[in-house]
Amino acid sequence: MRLNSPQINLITKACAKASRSLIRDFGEIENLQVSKKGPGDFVTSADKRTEKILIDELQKAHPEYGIITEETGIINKSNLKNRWIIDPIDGTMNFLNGIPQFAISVGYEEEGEIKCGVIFNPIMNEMFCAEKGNGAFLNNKRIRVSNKKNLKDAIVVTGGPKGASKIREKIFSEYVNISNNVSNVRKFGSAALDMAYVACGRFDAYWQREINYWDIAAGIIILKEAGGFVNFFEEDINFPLKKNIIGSNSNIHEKLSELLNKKDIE
Ligand code: LIP
Repeated sequence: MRLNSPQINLITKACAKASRSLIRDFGEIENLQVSKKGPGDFVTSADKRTEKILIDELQKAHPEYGIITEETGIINKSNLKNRWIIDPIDGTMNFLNGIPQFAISVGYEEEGEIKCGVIFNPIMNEMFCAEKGNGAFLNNKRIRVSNKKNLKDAIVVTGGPKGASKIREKIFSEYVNISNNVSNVRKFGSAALDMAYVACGRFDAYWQREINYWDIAAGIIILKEAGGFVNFFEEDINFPLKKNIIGSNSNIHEKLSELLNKKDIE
């Protein structure tokens, strides 16, 4: 692999270390599913365990860096220059149900821009990495977005809405509208992997409303470095960590954005 910044090396090592305990924890899920207690609390602790390993590893090198994490929240709040953006298990619901479609996702942000990131599915042993200017890789192989030209032929992936969403109806009508204009829509339950799969051409596009920044931070640079386009729409400055995102190959990006911005689906 031709990625060589100190940050990507740190993230890769931290992910590899955290994945060992995550794989052990995933092995436990099967037993817990049939037990009376169920896997609920166990998953929360697996999330925290994985996050702690990632934080410890990254902090060893840079105790002063800011960190945004799903479980702990924000560390070193005043450092907005250098930040790690961490989701220890993206796809928690899949993990909880013994479905191996989840990943560790870690991005590195400098002056507000994601510079590098890793999305690692430890069960499939698939590590997606990218660094600004140096391309995107799946394990050691260079990846690129698909070359699909027409939106009507595209396989598009999405997620949500969450139970608590106030715009469930809008999200559902958007889903119908997009479905009517593409070949097929998929919902796989891990935004990080959704973006990684667009980056390597398995899917042609991804969109989602109300997604947390830590779910997609690493995906942003991986998808861009794979030749894809990423943009955010209807941003709410009061909730900077909640995003509405579109990511796709460059051919269909404009058409998909137009569809999502149409007034009649509001
Ligand atoms: C989940 C996602 C999933 C998305 C959910 C959620 P978590 O992340 O990646 O695809 O639809 O909104 O945020 O909670 O498993 O880290």
